[in-house]
Amino acid sequence: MDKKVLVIGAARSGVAVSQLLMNHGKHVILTDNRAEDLVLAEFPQIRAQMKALEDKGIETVFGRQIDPSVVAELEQIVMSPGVPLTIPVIVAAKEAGIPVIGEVELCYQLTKTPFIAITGTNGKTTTTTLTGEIFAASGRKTYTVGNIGDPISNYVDEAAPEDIFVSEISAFQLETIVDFRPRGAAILNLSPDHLDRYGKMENYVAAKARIFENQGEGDFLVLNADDAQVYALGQNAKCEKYYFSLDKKVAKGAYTMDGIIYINDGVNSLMVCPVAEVGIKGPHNIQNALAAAVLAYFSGVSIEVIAQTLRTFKGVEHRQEFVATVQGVDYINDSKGTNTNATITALNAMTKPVILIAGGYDKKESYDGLMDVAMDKVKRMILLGDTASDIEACAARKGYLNTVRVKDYEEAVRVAAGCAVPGDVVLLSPACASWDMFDNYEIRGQVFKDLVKRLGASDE
Ligand code: UMA
Repeated sequence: MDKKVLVIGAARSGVAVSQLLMNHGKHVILTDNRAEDLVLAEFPQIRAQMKALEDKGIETVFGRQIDPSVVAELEQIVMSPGVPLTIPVIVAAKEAGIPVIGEVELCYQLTKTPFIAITGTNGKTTTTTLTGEIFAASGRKTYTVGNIGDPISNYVDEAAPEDIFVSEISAFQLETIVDFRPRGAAILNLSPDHLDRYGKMENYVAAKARIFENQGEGDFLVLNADDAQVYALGQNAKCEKYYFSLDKKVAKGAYTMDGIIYINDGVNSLMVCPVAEVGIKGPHNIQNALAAAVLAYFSGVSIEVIAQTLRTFKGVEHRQEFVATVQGVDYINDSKGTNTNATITALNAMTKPVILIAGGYDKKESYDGLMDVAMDKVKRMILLGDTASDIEACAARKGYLNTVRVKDYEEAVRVAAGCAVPGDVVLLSPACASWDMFDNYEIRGQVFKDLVKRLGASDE
């Protein structure tokens, strides 16, 4: 009998991987240690895909860790990125010599479409989206995929060799690559993250650095010259290296000088556009713009197309989206922050004192990690929704008492505006899904933006 492929994790990545493998005639076992209902409640967008797999007769094991004895039936295991490589079935597979890969490696093996791969601690989603828009504006069929939330597997069978995958790639995904070799890669920045999984920073950096481990002649790597740790990684690369910097001219790559963005092609510095004309604001976003410009330029996209897209791209809606400045207070919509990790990322990106609006649908997450970051960064926490009391209880346990409970978004924005002073930032980043009060996070973000705009209007 044919051997089977075990796919571990039945959420966004695992379900897309299972469909791809079944399309390629594989016998798939899809497993998740949570009950199917719970997984589908968290990711309603995969319901239809899961149903299609079940209609095709996929073998599934839900609600428990699969027994390691399954290894005898397997030719390969494909991991979801969120699943640690330490679970018993993986230990057994490694002992038995069964290959264990992740989605990125699987897709790389099955496609002839080249990859642009973007990693880093912060700014990945913005840079990936912007890079995707630049490539698309150049007339190339572009798939903007990966850790950004849209699995690569969904497009492997339709993408042609002349198209391009512009992919956000996480450290978790890089842990399970073997031959993955992106044509162009970028490392945006590195700061402590996911240390629950990596133990120490060194291990996290090593996982990120795998993005260029198979790159060679004909490939290129883009590095942040303003981040010493990222810059230092360049010495291990065996491909062409380009850099970006906000404060110095780079020999090859992109930089800003006297308020102008330039690309240095190694011979000439070519003007792209004034920093002030770039649609996304703030130094961290200009870095993202520089990285995207380098990735596109050295892939053959013209300066005109790059400049035009930098001007028109306004950022990713609902993700650290700047809404307005009202009475010297910045309002940021991060409604897409639907778990504690996303909110921690948003808090880490804030450079001003924060008034945080949080709470929502209960996904039974622990708020301990969030609170550890919030205690340093958040001067006032405004809580609402189903999880308000749990978050407040967690705050109290840690000795953080600057919380206030409100009943709805109108009150949340009013209270936030009341306690903010010029120079503060009001951040909506709920750390929870929206389903207790809204159909989805987009509506929640829109409600917040409308309320902020009303605040701005009454201020004029
Ligand atoms: N699970 C098991 N066994 C275990 C542990 C977990 O079965 O031992 C199950 C869980 O019950 C869950 C499933 O595995 O149902 C979750 O898999 P997953 O965490 O990999 O989540 P997916 O929905 O498949 O999403 C993954 C990425 N998630 C993570 O890396 C944690 C998504 O990145 C990505 O968008 C998606 O694949 C498509 O490529 C999210 C993310 O938070 C946005 N990424 C981290 C980040 O950006 O910081 C790395």
